[in-house]
Amino acid sequence: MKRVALITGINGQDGYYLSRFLKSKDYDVHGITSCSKPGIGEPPENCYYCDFAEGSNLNQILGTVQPDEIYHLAAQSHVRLSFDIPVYTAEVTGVGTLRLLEALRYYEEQSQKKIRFYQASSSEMFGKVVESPQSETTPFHPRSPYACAKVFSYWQTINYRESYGMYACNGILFNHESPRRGEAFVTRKITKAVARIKLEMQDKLYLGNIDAKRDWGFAGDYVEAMWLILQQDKPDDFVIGTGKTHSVREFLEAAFGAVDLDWKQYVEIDPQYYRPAEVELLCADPSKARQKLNWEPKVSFEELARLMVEADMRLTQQEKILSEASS
Ligand code: NAP
Ligand code: F7E
Repeated sequence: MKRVALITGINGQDGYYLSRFLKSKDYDVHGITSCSKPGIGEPPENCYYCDFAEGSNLNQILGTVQPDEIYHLAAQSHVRLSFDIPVYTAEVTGVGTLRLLEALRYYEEQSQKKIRFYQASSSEMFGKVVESPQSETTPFHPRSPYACAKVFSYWQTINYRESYGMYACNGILFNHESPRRGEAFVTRKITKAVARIKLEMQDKLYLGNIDAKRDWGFAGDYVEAMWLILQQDKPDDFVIGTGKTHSVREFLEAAFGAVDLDWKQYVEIDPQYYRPAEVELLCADPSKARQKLNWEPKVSFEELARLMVEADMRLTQQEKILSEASS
């Protein structure tokens, strides 16, 4: 019998890589998508509509899918945007998790089946860091509505584990990127601009705080860690990252350098991209994942920047050909 996985947020970056990974492990993969996109008709096969700001059909979806494993990735995941829509972010990214955990508790009671639950927790919870690097025992100091919502979800996940004996785990993932990264996140914003500048379709790139430092890895590596977290004998929480930190400035150097351009000639600072409170430095201590999950990231910082630039060069070249053909 194939194992059945349910991925919320299947249309996002991680949903894309995780569904491919699980299919390669012969899972029957189902997904949840929000109803928010205009023009959407019938959901694709094995896909169900649910808006986590409301979630009233979650019981029905669980009854239909009958999952063995749930990967809860759905969230309003943009930190800067969360300052503009804090209540919506709390509803979706915070209370949405509680809605799913409560539906899952009811489903387990009814079906007498044990389901494994993964919560997409975030290094943003460490926020104004009290120590570096950050591990599973580092206290949280969230610095945005998004991070506060993730702290809420983190503790709800642990509460359901402790209160009801559910197999519920947190993966505390540091930033991970790919050609599938949303274009409003800094790495993808940069690699897209690099391609457009190289192909003479854009002159400048406007950014906020380029001194912020992040522990950046490749999303394809990180979805394997999500799966490994749900394969352990006992439910537990794990920090997942590379253990290396780089500034946005260093990412600029690597990305523009990949096409032999000097970033300083093209980048300008625009305070509209500053945040009301910034997370200045994140750096993971992934020792527990290394020891217990035998997990290691494979793609380096430089390789990540290069593979994202190469993917955006291909996309932008196609875009340019199409726009020239239609003009
Ligand atoms: P992402 O690309 O933003 O994907 C999140 C998905 O959530 C979206 O594609 C969206 O799918 C869905 N969603 C948003 N609002 C929804 C709602 N109201 N109801 C139902 N679905 C909704 O994020 P990601 O980078 O793949 O990250 C996956 C998860 O890991 C997120 O929870 C994120 O907060 C967390 N995380 C990410 C990182 C990172 O560096 N990438 C690090 C730590 C934690 P639709 O298209 O269906 O609306
Ligand atoms: O910003 C700075 C910005 O938006 C990274 C999400 O996946 O990872 C992500 O959150 C840094 C910040 O990611 C611009 O101020 C400068 O210091 O790419 P980002 P994030 O905020 O770290 C965590 C782990 C998550 O959980 C989140 O869901 O880059 N920065 N200039 C900029 N950032 C953006 N977006 N745009 C700029 O123009």
